Amino acid sequence: MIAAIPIKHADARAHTVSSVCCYCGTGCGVRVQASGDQVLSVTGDPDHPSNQGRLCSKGRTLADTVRRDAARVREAEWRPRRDAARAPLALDDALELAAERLAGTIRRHGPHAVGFYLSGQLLTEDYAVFNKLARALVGTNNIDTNSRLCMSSAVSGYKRTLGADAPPACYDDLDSADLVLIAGSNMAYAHPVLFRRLEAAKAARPDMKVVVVDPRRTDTAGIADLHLAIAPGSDVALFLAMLNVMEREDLIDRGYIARHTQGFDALRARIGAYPPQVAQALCGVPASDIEQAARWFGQAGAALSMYTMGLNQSANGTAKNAALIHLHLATGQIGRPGAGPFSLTGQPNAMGGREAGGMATILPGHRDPADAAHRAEVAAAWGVPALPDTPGLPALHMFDAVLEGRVKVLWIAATNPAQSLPDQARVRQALRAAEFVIVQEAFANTETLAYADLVLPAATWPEKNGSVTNSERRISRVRAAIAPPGSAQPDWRLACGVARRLAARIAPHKAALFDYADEAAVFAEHAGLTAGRDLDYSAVDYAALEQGPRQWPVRGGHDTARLYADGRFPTPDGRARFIDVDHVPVADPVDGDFPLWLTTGRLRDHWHTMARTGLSATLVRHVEEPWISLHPQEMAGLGLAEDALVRVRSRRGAVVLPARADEGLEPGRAFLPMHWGSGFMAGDGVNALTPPACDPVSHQPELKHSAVDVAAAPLPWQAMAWLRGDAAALRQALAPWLARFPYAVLLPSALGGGGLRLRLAAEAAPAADVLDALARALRLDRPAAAFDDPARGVLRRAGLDDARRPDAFLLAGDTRAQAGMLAWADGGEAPAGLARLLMGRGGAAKRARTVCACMGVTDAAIESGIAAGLDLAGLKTQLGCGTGCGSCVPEIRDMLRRRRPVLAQASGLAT
Ligand SMILES: Nc1nc2c(c(=O)[nH]1)N[C@H]1C(S)=C(S)[C@@H](COP(=O)(O)OP(=O)(O)OC[C@H]3O[C@@H](n4cnc5c(=O)[nH]c(N)nc54)[C@H](O)[C@@H]3O)O[C@H]1N2
Ligand SMILES: Nc1nc2c(c(=O)[nH]1)N[C@H]1C(S)=C(S)[C@@H](COP(=O)(O)OP(=O)(O)OC[C@H]3O[C@@H](n4cnc5c(=O)[nH]c(N)nc54)[C@H](O)[C@@H]3O)O[C@H]1N2
Ligand code: SF4
Ligand SMILES: [Mo]
Repeated sequence: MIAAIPIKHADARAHTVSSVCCYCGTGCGVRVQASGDQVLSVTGDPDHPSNQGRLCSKGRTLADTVRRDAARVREAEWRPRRDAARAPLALDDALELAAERLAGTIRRHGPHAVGFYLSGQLLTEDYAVFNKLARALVGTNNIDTNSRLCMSSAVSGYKRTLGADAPPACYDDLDSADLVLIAGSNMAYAHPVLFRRLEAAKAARPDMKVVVVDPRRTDTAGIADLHLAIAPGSDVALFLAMLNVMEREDLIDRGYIARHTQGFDALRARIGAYPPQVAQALCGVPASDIEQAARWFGQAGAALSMYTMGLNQSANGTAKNAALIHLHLATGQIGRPGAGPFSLTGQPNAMGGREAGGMATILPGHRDPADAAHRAEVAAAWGVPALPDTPGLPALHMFDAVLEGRVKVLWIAATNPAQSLPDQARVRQALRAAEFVIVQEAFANTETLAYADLVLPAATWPEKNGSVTNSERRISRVRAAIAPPGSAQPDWRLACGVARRLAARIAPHKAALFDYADEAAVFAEHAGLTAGRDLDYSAVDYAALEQGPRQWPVRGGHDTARLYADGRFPTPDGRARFIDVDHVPVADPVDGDFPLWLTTGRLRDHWHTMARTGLSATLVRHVEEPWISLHPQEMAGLGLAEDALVRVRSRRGAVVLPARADEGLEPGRAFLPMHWGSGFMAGDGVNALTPPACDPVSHQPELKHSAVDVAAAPLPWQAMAWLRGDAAALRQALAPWLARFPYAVLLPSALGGGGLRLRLAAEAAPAADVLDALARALRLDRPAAAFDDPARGVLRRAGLDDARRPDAFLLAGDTRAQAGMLAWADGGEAPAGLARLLMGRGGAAKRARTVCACMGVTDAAIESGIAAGLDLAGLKTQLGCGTGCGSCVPEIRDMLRRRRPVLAQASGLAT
């Protein structure tokens, strides 16, 4: 008999904590309801000012991702030799081992032979401790983070123009902006709750104009009054031309320029060189559209711009940021409600990292490691005589330095560089070349774990206490709801644990630097370092944060919603600066050999390398597998059918995956999601293709632009399989199969309530013993039904579990039955004609894809609703789609747009 199912809300042990969603920089407040070590639910916090109760599909499914099983790193592990398998290690021994290896390296090769590579997903307290460990104890500035791939061009753009790294606007500005310029940002996917707010603001004030600058027609572009599908990398030319138009038409604010800025006159010649006609040629959009965008901007009562990776991830990223900020300075569109250049943060605490000095090029409190006075201030606060003055290595240079033998030990925490850094072949070479690699991880199966000599088990959300700062400078408390599994500990504690042991070996008097009672003590020390600085929140402590989030700077007890209202900027003379910027072609240009421009970016329901989102059956259903999107003309020109396998090749590497048509792309342009790495597919993943070229100021790599060649991959032998069970556990078992085929993907699957899907392709059928081994790995050596022809490399098998539910299937060498088998796996009951189904006779039509993750509404249901004449409102009431978080509404609108003309045409033919 099954025990009574516990009723969640009647659970006497249940408690609720207020915290923050651990995904994007929107920084939505959440309420986490937990009991024992289980999270029961995660809902939006109505009291949090940044989201007022709203959550997107990722936030709403957070409870599904809280795991304590095979999906997690629960214990420390090490490998005594490179060729040995990793073995478990007691946590104390692991901390000793880390300290011993660090001490040995420092003694033999000096402090700069150590490199820390951290993450914008750490909490402010984690950064603070790591930073002190690197600079005050080890004695190196070699501490950088994945924010180098993300926000560093925004940092340098702000610093060079406004004088400090501080986004001047806030989310409320959406409610009073007359023009919103969205550049290089797909907010509909990447900052969905903020995008909901934009949709609501535009609905409330239909006169508001939205201009979207993106080479692709994204879901975000769906809301635009004007979409500028510019040529990749041409933003600087566009912004200069907009300024050209505004100056010519007297739409600039000469008084503001004279009172509050310097450098405009010096930039004049450059602006003059970019009339709209010149920009038209470089940007590939009509001069009249550029003029329209400029007039809307110049005439707006309040102009707000929001921008992200389309600007930052560029070899000209600092200039792109500055050129956009220039538009605001020239028109005085800053420091007022509804106005300002608003860089949206990617990760939940990339902002906190910038405050705490979590990058090689910054010290705590927005200080500069190249400035002796700044170093002295931080050294004094930490109680050490001095900080190192040797410049630290930004991310890519740190990996280069490993290859050159200068950095020997790498300590990686909360990031997955063997997937997310560009030019993977080189990154992986560096990870192999390092003498000792420490990987501090929360989830098992990440690509980087394969290179770890020592694994430190990290606690993760919602097991950690601390604080984060979101895009609008708002500091919120992150609160633990449950205890971490196994020996896992919060990142700052692991860092302290190693630091004390390292101090004992190299500088015993410094051990006390790492004696913090708790997170509150770490925060207090860090906040003290902001005193007197532009971001000053030295008056904020954990007690203050109990009352709710705070927006920096906090002076005289008051938060600051908007910066620079008085026109004074944190530069020596109080004036903002126009700096020289110019159009620069992308670093990896298309040519005859690599004729297609490829960009990479986000999908709505996946997060980066999918360690967490890959665990949610709801989220994996939106987009289940990776493919390259091409314009339909491109598909036709290459003779590709929808879903045909192609080989995508760049100057650095290649991947094989299916191609699909996307009318949102221009011919000559291609898109690949960033999420799939070698843990999920054959080869080195998407970043096998991307170039290591960096912006000269920010050192941010140009992840957005690669030149590629796409060609049909003749791999006629194909296989598809599904296996019920825990996807994380199954991934470990099936991962070795990825390396054995030119095309292979492992896909977390929502089929039959969970499990893993596998797709393979090869030039010819594998040998019979290989096929047998594959069948065994899939628990199909004694299948319930089989229809094999081993001589032709064909195995078609299906298995049932003890309850006679679908357990696994394999279609190898003949995948005609795939639609039926997918429906069978999903449908539960084992049909009597399982053998017929395997032969491809009978069975269901195309498998539906989930569009609305909240209500579980599929594309098929929406298509038939549209065919029945429903509009958006009708679809919402009839099907419920779009009524949860609303993240799918842009996609439904797009489906309506695409289907309507077809319907109109069809009815036209009928009459
Ligand atoms: N669902 C989801 N949300 C996320 C994340 C996630 O993994 N998943 N990650 C978070 C993080 S860390 C970040 S940094 C943000 C990123 O958020 P976004 O920057 O909005 O996301 P991306 O898809 O990387 O890139 C945005 C757009 O830049 C465009 N682009 C490419 N080249 C150019 C160019 O030369 N000029 C212009 N103007 N545009 C160009 C691309 O076509 C793409 O649509 O998202 C955050 N939010
Ligand atoms: N081609 C391409 N590449 C890109 C981008 C792109 O647009 N295109 N975008 C770049 C950008 S903007 C970013 S931000 C990066 C993101 O790239 P990564 O930082 O590599 O991506 P994540 O998957 O978020 O990695 C976070 C890791 O931390 C682990 N983790 C989670 N919580 C914790 C914790 O509390 N403690 C510890 N120690 N570990 C934890 C997760 O399991 C995961 O392995 O990717 C970059 N790479
Ligand atoms: S927008 Fe979505 S992913 Fe971003 S913080 Fe809010 S709920 Fe989380
Ligand atoms: Mo990012």
